[in-house]
Amino acid sequence: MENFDEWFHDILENADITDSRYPIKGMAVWRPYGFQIRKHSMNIIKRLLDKDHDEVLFPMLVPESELAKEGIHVKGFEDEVYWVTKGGQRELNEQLALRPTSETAIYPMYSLWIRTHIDLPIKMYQIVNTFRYETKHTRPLIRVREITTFKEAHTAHATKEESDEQIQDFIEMYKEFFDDLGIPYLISKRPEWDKFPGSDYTMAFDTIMPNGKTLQIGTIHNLGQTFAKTFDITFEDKDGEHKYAYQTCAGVSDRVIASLIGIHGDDKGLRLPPKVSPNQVTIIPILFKKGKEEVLAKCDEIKEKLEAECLRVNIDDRDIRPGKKFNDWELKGTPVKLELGPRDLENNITIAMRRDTEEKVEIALDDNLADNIIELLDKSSENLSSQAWDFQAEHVKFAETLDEIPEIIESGNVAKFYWCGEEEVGHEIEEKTGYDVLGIQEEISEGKCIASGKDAKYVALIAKTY
Ligand code: 5CA
Repeated sequence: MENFDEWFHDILENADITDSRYPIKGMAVWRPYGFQIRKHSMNIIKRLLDKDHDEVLFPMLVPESELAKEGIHVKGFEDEVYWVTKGGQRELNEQLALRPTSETAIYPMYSLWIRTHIDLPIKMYQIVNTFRYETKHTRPLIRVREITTFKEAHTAHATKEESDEQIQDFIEMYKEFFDDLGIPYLISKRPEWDKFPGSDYTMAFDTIMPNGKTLQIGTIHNLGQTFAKTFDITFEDKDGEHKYAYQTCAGVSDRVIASLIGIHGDDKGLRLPPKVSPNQVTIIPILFKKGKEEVLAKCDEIKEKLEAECLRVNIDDRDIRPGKKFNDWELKGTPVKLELGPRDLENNITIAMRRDTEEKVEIALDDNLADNIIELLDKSSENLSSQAWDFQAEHVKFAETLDEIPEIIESGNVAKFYWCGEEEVGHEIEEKTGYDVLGIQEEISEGKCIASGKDAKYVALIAKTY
């Protein structure tokens, strides 16, 4: 992959993921194949959330008066909000914001719903579209102006301890989610100057794309009592006192799909993890005039057998050269292809090809067929994941001096360094190097800060970011 950005742009079109020709900058169309990948990915996170969250759906429009209530929050978004100012020909009395995120839509309702400690905790989520008038260079799935796949979870708790536990729960949930997709991650606590507007602190998941730039693929925010105070979210506690709730929120976006495509893909196209691939098995019949019906009948039979084991299977019976079919499904990243011709039928076998390793194996068309295929899918899933984690491990390098940072980053890596934790020093590091401090990875009690020479408190990460 010589030029990742170009590769990424092309694959979205060539593999029928999205179409960016829609006539609004930063807004694209999900095409059927992409939509299925998106659907299977969201089903994974929904399953995880459904264990202890309720799914809800709030309106997309937020009155200006609500959006403006939380000062720091609105300041963080003021340059990015799209406004609805008219209804038909009439000017609206109050302009309405297209949600850039839904705190200010959800929390006025939480204020009505939460009365006593019995109502807590409250844990809700929605998967919706949100709008941000991004001023940085837009890129499909990576920086869009309509975020079409915005999973946002919002919780409220009686105590600070519970809200901190919720942050840990979200971290565990995101780990499980990204593990299922085979997407490696770096977890860090964002520096003060880069936390979510209005939050106490932000934990972020970043992943390293093939060109070495990091992409923020998930965020988790502890909102403390800031929004509770603004939106009057109070409850009567066991002791009879009225208290403000503690809140958290957590989000992922279309960037999940961007990382899935970018991290696993290769020069031939997508390499999809079986869990989210629209087809887990693609059967390619090799047809000649003679024996055509028999081969096709056998393909149907195999499809049925595999579907009975809940696998997603398609047969490519288009009237084109088999070579073209192989290329097409390589581009689209089906994890396992099965080839079946008249000779295979005679021998009662099929040739299975793994997309991740391009290995070919002969599999008997017997009662173990489904088990054998499932084993291949599992191996392919594990391999994609371990290749991706190996890539990450090779691309995080420790910088001993400030001067080493550009060298490390320009050769496609993320740099780790010791930091005293002081905000001014953090800004100085960003200014001197020209890169972004991602955040704090761990606390330490030895070593010296790379910039100030003072005792280091943290191992921090710095990178070129999307
Ligand atoms: N309300 C909180 C939690 S839901 C919130 O809005 N957090 S956020 O601003 O960090 O966004 C949530 C997720 O959306 C993050 O993973 C972030 O990387 C992603 N995201 C933010 N802006 C965009 C954008 N323009 N295009 C694609 N993804 C985006």
